[in-house]
Amino acid sequence: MNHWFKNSPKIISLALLFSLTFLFACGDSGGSDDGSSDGVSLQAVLNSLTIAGTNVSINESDKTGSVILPLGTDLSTAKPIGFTISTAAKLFFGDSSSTDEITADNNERVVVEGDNKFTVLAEDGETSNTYTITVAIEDSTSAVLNSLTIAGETVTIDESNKTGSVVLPVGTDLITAKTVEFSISINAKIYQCDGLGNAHDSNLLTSGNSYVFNWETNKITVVAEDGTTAAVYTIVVTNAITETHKMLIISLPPEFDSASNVNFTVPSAPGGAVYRVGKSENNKLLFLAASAGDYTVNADSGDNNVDIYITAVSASTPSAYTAEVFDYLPGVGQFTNDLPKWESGDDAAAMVAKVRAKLVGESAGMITLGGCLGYVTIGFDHTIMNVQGKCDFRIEGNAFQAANNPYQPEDGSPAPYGGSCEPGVLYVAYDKNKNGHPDDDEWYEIAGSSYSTAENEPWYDHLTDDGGKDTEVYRDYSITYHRPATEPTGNVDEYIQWDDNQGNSGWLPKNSFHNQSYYPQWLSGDSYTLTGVRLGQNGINESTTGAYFVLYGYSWGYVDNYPNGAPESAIDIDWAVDSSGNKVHLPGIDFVKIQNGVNQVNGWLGECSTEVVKGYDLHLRNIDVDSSFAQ
Ligand SMILES: [Ca+2]
Ligand SMILES: [Ca+2]
Ligand SMILES: [Ca+2]
Ligand SMILES: [Ca+2]
Repeated sequence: MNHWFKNSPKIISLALLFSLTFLFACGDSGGSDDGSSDGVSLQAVLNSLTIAGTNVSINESDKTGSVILPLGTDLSTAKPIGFTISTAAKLFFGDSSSTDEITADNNERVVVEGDNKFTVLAEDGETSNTYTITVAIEDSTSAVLNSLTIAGETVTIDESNKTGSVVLPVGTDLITAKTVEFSISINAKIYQCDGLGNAHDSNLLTSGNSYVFNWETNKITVVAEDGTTAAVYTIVVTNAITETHKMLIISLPPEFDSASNVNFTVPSAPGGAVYRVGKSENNKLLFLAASAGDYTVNADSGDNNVDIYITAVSASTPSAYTAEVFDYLPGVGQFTNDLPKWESGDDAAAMVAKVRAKLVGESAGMITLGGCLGYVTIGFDHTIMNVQGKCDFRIEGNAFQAANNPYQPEDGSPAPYGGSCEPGVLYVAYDKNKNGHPDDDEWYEIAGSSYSTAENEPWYDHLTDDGGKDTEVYRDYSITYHRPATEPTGNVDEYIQWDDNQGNSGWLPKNSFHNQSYYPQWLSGDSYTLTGVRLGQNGINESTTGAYFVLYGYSWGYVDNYPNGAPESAIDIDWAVDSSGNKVHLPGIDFVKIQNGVNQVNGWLGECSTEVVKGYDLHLRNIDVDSSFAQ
């Protein structure tokens, strides 16, 4: 049943077709103006023709026709042929010998670009006309570089500006040809040249083939199918890009993985450029430039050698001053909870925010690090460059020299420099993992004048032998402060107890000038422990009759130790050492940690407590401090 119904409409339409043919045949019979003979038409005219819906322009007199199919037409697939021909004639695809009849039900044919034959056979079965129909595809005026890869690296294309850029991997040389893959407008061509006039076969690019490119500027011309429309693209090929004042960290090619040592040199740099090259623990290249331009750095391991091409582009002008505060935890002290002020409800983050409000910028205010090993961690908005032979940054404090030190050395020489010197030990870091934060494994210590011993300080014998002070340097020091049971007022000698990992313990006093708690109020728990480097005690009462405390200065390399205008308060990043005490010669640093190095109470002055004010990049402020004083 289903079978029958499915086929019945076809039978009906066939029946209709027969009756229509019969009607036309009847209408033609008897006429003579159409060349009929015995009622049979001799007409074989191609009245109209469409290919893929596009009208063919027919010249009946010479039996030709032409059609331009739209851009992108694929001639490999069959196209529908539409036509009208003389009554009762038949259309064949091909010349007069063709038996390939095109009918309404079987009308798709594969035409070719160029000439195609169509033959109309009249009703008489003998009279025919063969038409030559020329097929063309529309010429494109589109000259677009849709995509391009060089050596497998994708070129980022800015179509509106006709520019592109690609960063090739470190160690890529451009002496050898690089494979290109591209996509362009249909039937367009792409040339390695500047403009249509130079678009010759010799510089035609073929996808999948290899060509030599230049570092920096390369001109690529895409010529449209029409042969006259062209677009010139400027493709910039570089090896590594960084911003000025930002540390670039580059891994070397795999062949360097097993290198025990790599030497970096700079065979080419812009004239007068300020830059610094260094090396990480795992032989990565560290590169920092203050000047924009193109640099070549050579890496040599003995077995392998590679040039690294770096383009430094100008960044927005960095701030010379402290730009961020990451962490703050003071030791117990008379200014703790006061500089900055702790208010009820302030947690650690709130205190960091208060320190940030104090320290960031040119008009920074003062904070206290409290007692021994209290610290603050700050950052800059750029990498401070380590200029060779120069101090690079300064963290200001409030140190000053005593005006009337009563001490007179027996040999008649003047008293060593001293006054209010509360040295903070410095740590520096560059952002190895580029996360914008200082991480535990990123720090290096600034090895100041008493890195391992205070023996070389000019006051060492005076304080050690004459004064009986503990001038030992403890490199792995930790101190624990215990929360006071009560908050007394007035002068109290045994206020807050401390003990350290050297078997010492003692009390920090409270004085009547500072009545707030000296124990960080945002901390929970009954005690807290700080670890770091403890320097030798540097304070002594020099008065034989009263109290004239002199806190002697360390020679160089500390914060709040020399006056802010003194060269000795400036820091050379080349003083940084790794955990084994080896100099690391960092090209630059992003972060600084300052930690009070002294555990000492100096009579009525109270505990030795480092103050921190503003920090700045000396180079950005054009302050020239030769670092040769550090011997
Ligand atoms: Ca330096
Ligand atoms: Ca980091
Ligand atoms: Ca202080
Ligand atoms: Ca101070």
